Amino acid sequence: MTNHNLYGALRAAFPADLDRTAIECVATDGPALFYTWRDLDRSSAMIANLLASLALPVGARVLAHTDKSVEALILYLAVLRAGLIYVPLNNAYQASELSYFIDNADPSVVVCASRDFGWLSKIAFRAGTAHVYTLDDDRRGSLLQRAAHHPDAQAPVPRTAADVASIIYTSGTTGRSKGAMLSHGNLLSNAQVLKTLWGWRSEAEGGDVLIHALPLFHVHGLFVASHGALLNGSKMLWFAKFDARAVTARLPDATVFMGVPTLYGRLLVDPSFNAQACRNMRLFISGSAPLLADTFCQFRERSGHTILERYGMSETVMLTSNPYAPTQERIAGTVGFALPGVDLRVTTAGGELIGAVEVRGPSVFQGYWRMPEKTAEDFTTDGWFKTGDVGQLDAQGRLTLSGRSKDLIISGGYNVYPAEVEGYLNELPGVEESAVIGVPHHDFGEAVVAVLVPSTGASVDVAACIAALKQRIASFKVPKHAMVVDQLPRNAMGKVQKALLREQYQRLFVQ
Ligand code: MLC
Repeated sequence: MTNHNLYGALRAAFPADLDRTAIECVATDGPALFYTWRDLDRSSAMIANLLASLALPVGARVLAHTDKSVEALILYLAVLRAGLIYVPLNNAYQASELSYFIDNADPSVVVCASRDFGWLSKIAFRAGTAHVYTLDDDRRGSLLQRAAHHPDAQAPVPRTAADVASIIYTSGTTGRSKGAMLSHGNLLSNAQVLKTLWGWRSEAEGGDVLIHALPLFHVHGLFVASHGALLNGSKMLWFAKFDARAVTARLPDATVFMGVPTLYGRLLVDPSFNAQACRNMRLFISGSAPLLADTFCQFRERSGHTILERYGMSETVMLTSNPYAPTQERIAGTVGFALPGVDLRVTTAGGELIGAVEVRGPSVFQGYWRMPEKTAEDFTTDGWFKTGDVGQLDAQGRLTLSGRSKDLIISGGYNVYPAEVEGYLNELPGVEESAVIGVPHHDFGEAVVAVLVPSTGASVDVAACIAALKQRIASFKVPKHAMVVDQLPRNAMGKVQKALLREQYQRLFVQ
């Protein structure tokens, strides 16, 4: 039987000379670190062997709440090799958020930064997790210490294409986050399609070098970017955190860059970013949030490059892409054509052109972890996944997204669900109710804003509310601004009219 373990396919793409640099870790305050392909292979084997020594049940989850580091990527590769399920979490999440994820994912292993070990290990052990290791961004921690005692060779555990490789949590419109189960086959098929579509160059064609400056706990940085480079045996220039100046300084050494629109906006603000810096670049790709036409045009003028916008989500990995071929135009505001193998339809009501975007294809996930009823809700009876996005297809098949059927804010490429933030706000003393909205923001695209109604006779201290929220939820979800009003606008049915609020506050952060 064929082994569909994704690591096998990635490993097969490593260059013949394993002593070449696979990842150059760019440090702003010290010497750069270089990892060879052999380093990736040996160290992921050692961690995979450590995991195997724990004799975990098939399908056991390994949950990672770590800072970005090459070792965190190696941990992901090790989990694939070991045939376990990788559950990465945003390192900005706080204790109450982590409690939920640990309860829901029910992991056998948790890996976290040393600074979080005290509180996180308590949550994990209480929930029944047997093993908690630490991993810091400076190659310290118990995970690597333990792994050092294990052999540096390992054969990837046999997996079928449908076996789950990773669970990516995505917030729910109501209630808590859902874990999207992505299989080895989902991830590999998508990576293979993108390799061809985006013209990843072989060594004979000059090769490629990817700038990796995205977080490692989401589909964009973990799968689209990392798989792209690994599956092509291409070097990565690795940034622990995006910094426009530092990235611009290394652009001449790179050929491919992937970013959320905020990163493009920040590059444009940097005076050192220009066409000369981009002289060796082949491709700039944007996704995870809508790219403003203004950014698209300014970027073309400054750099001489036309950003390729694509569209995807945690449940499906990538779905559409603007064309790569220079003979076909990349159009601002559209997310392009369905990828080969992806079926895409827009379900419209009564003669409308705009409707619900629904998809089918080899990268569509295996369902929500332990939530069969949520999975059933999100698929049509004839098997199409309801993306929750609203859009329109033109005569050529280009998709333009025009909104969402879900109440969702995308801030700097992170999804924020107003209902979740409202839940936390409504628990604060003196707050009767709240409405959380997204308004245009010069840096994050959309910013989270809260409108608060005080309880009768109470007064609300906005600064205290914001400070309280910062203790409880990841800072990217905390409103950038909040105001107090006597009452929220409601329609005849009693529903809060968020569109009115968005209109009222749309100029808070932009002219
Ligand atoms: C950080 N902050 C944010 C934020 N990121 N606030 C709102 N939205 C965000 N995205 C907070 C910080 O905690 C801090 O709060 C303050 O804003 C300023 O921080 P900063 O130093 O400017 O932020 P920085 O660390 O530079 O991060 C910004 C960023 C980052 C844009 C680089 O958010 C980022 O890497 N975004 C990419 C997200 C991503 O990869 N998404 C892919 C999802 S996958 P305070 O209070 O401490 O001052 C997906 C599928 C697909 O969607 O199709 O790709």
